[in-house]
Amino acid sequence: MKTRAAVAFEAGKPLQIETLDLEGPKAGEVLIRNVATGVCHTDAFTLSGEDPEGIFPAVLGHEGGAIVEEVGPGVRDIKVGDHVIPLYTPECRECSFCTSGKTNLCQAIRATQGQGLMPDGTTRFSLNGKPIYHYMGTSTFSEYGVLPEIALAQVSISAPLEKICLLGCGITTGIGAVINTAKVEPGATVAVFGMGGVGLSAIQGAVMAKASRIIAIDINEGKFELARQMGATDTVNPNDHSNPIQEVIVEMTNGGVDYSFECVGNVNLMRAALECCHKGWGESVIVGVAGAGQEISTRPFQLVTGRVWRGSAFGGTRGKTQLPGMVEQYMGGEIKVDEFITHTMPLEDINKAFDLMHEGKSIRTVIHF
Ligand code: NAD
Ligand code: AHE
Ligand code: ZN
Repeated sequence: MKTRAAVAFEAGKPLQIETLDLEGPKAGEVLIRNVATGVCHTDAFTLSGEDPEGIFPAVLGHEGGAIVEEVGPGVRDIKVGDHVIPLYTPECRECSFCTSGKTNLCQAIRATQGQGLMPDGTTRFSLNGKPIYHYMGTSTFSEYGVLPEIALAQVSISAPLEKICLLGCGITTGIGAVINTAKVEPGATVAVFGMGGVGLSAIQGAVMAKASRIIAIDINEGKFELARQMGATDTVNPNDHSNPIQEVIVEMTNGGVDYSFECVGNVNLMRAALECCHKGWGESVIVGVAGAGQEISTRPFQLVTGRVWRGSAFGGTRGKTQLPGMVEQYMGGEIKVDEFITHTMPLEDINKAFDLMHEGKSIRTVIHF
């Protein structure tokens, strides 16, 4: 069949709208129609050429909301008409990672996913007979897509797909980093670096966890109003201070915060986020994605004296198990999603979504097909 898609032909170049050939689902696979997709900073990161796993030409996108159109042989739990959110972190419930109970990082298809391929080592997209690669196993910048059954979370049919697509990455990641990874407890103090879709969601996660003080940090003060609406108690622009931001936060909090979250992807800020944590127990979670060749550093003494450095992918969320409940929480008013959608536009305008992100003017743009 044919599918309209935005194709990344080369790093650093705008996406091009093409009509691609799409092969149907094989065993254990499902054909979906994306109704909408968000644009996450990680899409821009990979398009920039900084992603060591970036492969071109590819169909990017990983924040989809979709309807099941067809199922391949052997598909057990998904049926035609189901509403689904594609999972870049699948959940097979059988691999040693899934059964460990210690991580959400299912590895069942991770190797082929990182090569832009389906689990059988082929690509379902092509243009004029030449392969177009998948991305993060999701490729939601295509109207139609084929995904393994283990990479789809079935969600309520009454939830609007053009909103809950954002639970496919940014919002779930921010909330999950706070709730699942850090396990922030009531009364804790929290600092969040970066007020994009992910950082603002870490703020709402901190509110859900009943944190007592929530410090929002960004160099773009245009983000602070929404940060306060989400529940930030303090806003700080590092550029307003002559001393390093970690010292500013330590002074503000009488010794440092209990938890910090780096939601930018800047290795210097990751260090600051660790070092603004309280001696003896403060924990810092790296959420931001840094480019090829970049490394983090700090004095080991920071860890010797009790600070903890962690990381979080997809907020530690087990997609099949937890996303349906998060969709219900959204429907019940417990999780904010609509507030993140600053722009909506058709697929044809998708490059504008990247421009708005780089200009710091959007939180999330939702693309509709
Ligand atoms: P975004 O572009 O919407 O937001 C980034 C924010 O960081 C902006 O508000 C920007 O002003 C701010 N910022 C930039 N430089 C800063 C600095 N020096 N100090 C303070 N603030 C600064 O991005 P997003 O979609 O929210 O994603 C944030 C990061 O999280 C990206 O690196 C993305 O790749 C990553 N990410 C990781 C996961 C995961 O599972 N770990 C999931 C989604 C996104
Ligand atoms: N491919 C990159 C790393 C990119 C990355 O860290 N991805 C996050 C999700 S970002 C979503 O917006 C993730 O889940 N990582 C875990 C995984 O298995 O990919 C690189 O550096 O190679
Ligand atoms: Zn993302």
